[in-house]
Amino acid sequence: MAAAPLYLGLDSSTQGVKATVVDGATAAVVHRAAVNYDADLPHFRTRGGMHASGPQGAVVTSPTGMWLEALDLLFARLAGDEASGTSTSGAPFRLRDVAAVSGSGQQHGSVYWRTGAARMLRELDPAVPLGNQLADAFARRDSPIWADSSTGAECAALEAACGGAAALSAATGSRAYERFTGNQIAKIAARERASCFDRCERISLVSSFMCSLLLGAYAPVDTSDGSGTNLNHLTAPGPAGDGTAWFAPALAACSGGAGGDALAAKLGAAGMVPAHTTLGGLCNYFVYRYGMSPACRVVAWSGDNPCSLAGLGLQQAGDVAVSMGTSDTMFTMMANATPGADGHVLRNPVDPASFMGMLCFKNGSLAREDVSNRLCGGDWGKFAQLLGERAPGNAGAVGFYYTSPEITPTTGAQGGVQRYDAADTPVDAFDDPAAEVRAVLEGKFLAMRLFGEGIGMETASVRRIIATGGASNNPAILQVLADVFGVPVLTLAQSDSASLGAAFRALHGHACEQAGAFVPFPEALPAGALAYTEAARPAEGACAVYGKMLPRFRRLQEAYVKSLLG
Ligand code: XUL
Repeated sequence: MAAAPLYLGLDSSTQGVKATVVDGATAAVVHRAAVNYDADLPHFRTRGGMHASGPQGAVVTSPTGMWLEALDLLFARLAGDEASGTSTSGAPFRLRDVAAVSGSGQQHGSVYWRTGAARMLRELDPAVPLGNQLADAFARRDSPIWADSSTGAECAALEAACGGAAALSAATGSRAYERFTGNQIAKIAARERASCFDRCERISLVSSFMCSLLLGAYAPVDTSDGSGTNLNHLTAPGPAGDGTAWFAPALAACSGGAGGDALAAKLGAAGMVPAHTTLGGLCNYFVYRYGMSPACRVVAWSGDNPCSLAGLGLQQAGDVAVSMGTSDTMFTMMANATPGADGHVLRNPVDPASFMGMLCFKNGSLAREDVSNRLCGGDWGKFAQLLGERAPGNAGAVGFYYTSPEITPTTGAQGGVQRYDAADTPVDAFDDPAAEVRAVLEGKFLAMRLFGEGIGMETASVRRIIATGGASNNPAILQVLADVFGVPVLTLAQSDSASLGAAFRALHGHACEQAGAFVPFPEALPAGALAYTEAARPAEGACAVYGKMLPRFRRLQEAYVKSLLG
C-alpha cells in the first residue's frame, strides 16, 4: 500500500527554525526537528537570533546568511533522522513522501536581494551549501526584523502622507507601526539609497524569502503576512477586494523618493497572493541534496501569527484564540474588517473572504505573576481561592497593570499600575487582596473584548476560545476568560502552533490545487486533527455583567492612558 502523503511545515522564527511533518490522512504529527540560531550557529554571534544596536538598542537585525545556513542544517537533520529511522512519533518517515511544503516566517522582517540574484536562485547547485552560493546575493547583509523600533520618523511621515493614522489603518489594517515593513523599507530607501535600495531588485518578507529558496525563484508575498507591511490595500474596492493589491499612496511614501512604481516592482508588481496558493514545484536543490520528491509542491508561506491561527485550528468567523505568555496575543476570525487605532486586521490565511484580527498586549504573565507573588507567595492555588471569593464584576473594582509600557492601548514610553474603586476613585491599593487578584485578570480580558470589538469582532458571534501558552494551564484564569466572553474555553495539547499551522496550510493549499478550486479549510483538515479539551464553561449571567461593565472600563482606561501619554 502506498504511504499516506506527508505535509511539511517550516517555521522561520526569531530564535530558530523548526520543522513539523504531519500525516495527510490523520494530521498526526510524525516528526519534528529544530535548529536554534544562538546554539547551533554561534559564529553569527546573535542573542535570541538578533543583533541590537543604536540608541536603546532600537535597531534590530538578523544576519540573512544565518537563515540560509539554518535551513540547510534543518534539512540535514531531517534527512539524518530519516536515514537513521528515528522520528519524534516513533514512526519512520520518508522525505520523499512529502506532497507539499509551506512555511511560517516571523512577521515584518525584510530581505534585500541584489540585482542578478534571481539567476543565482534559478541555478542553485545541490552540491554547494546555500550560505556559500548565495553569500553575494544580497544588497544588504542584515535584515531588519520585527523587534526594531527605530522608525518613528518614517511612521509619522507615512501617516501624514496617507491622510492620518485613521485613514492608513482603514486602508492597510493598521496605523503605522515602527516594526511594519513599509516603515523599515522607507528608512533604508532614504538612508541607503545608492548602497542598497537602488542595487536591490527584490524585497522579500522573511516568509516570502524562505519560500523563494524552496522554489528557486522569487515567491510573492501572501496577503496575510502582507497585512503586516502598512503597504497593502486590505479592502481595496473592485477586483482587488481580495487584498492582493498594494496601497499606492503608502508605496510612494515609503520609496525614499524613488516613486511608488519603483517600490512595487521590488515587492512584486503583480501584487500579493492568497496564502493557500500553490506557487510551483520544489526546486532541484532540495530534491538532489535531501531526497525530497521532485513532485513536491510549494504552497505560499505566511507570517507566524497567521500560521498559528491555522495551527490552533481556528476555522470560522467567531473562533478566537488567546495565547498567554510573556506577552498576551489574541487572534479572531472575523467576517468583516473595521480596523481601528489599536490592533491589527489581516487577511485570513485559510479563508481569502474573511479577516484575522490580531491584538498584541505587552503585559502578560509578568503582571499576573507579580500579583500572585505579592499576595499569594506565588501559590496559584491560593490565587484561585482568592479569585473565587469575589463574583464576576469584582464589585466595581477595576485595575490597569502596565508594568512595562503597553502597546494595546499604546501608553507611549510610560508604564504604570492604576486601580479604581467602585466610585471611580483612583486608589493605591484595594482593601481586599481578592479584588487585586480578580482585577488583574478581568482588566486583561475586558481589554481583549473591548479592543476586539474595536476591530470588528462581534462578541455575540464568538463561539469558542482556544487558549494556549503558559497561563492556559491555569483553570482559574481560563474561567474568567470564559465568563468575560460568555463562551467555552478549550485547550490543546499540541505545541509549535506556527510550524504545525504551516503544515496544515501545506495540506490545505495542496487540496485546493488538486480540486482546482478553493476548498474550505475545515473540509481539507482530517476529522479530529486537533484534540481539544474543554477547560472552562461560562458561569450563568457573567457575560452580561461584563457587557454592562465595558463602557465604564473604557472610560477609566482612556483617562489613565491619557495621563500616561501626558
Ligand atoms: C507581530 C509581531 C511578532 C512577530 C514575531 O506583529 O511583531 O509576533 O511576528 O513573532
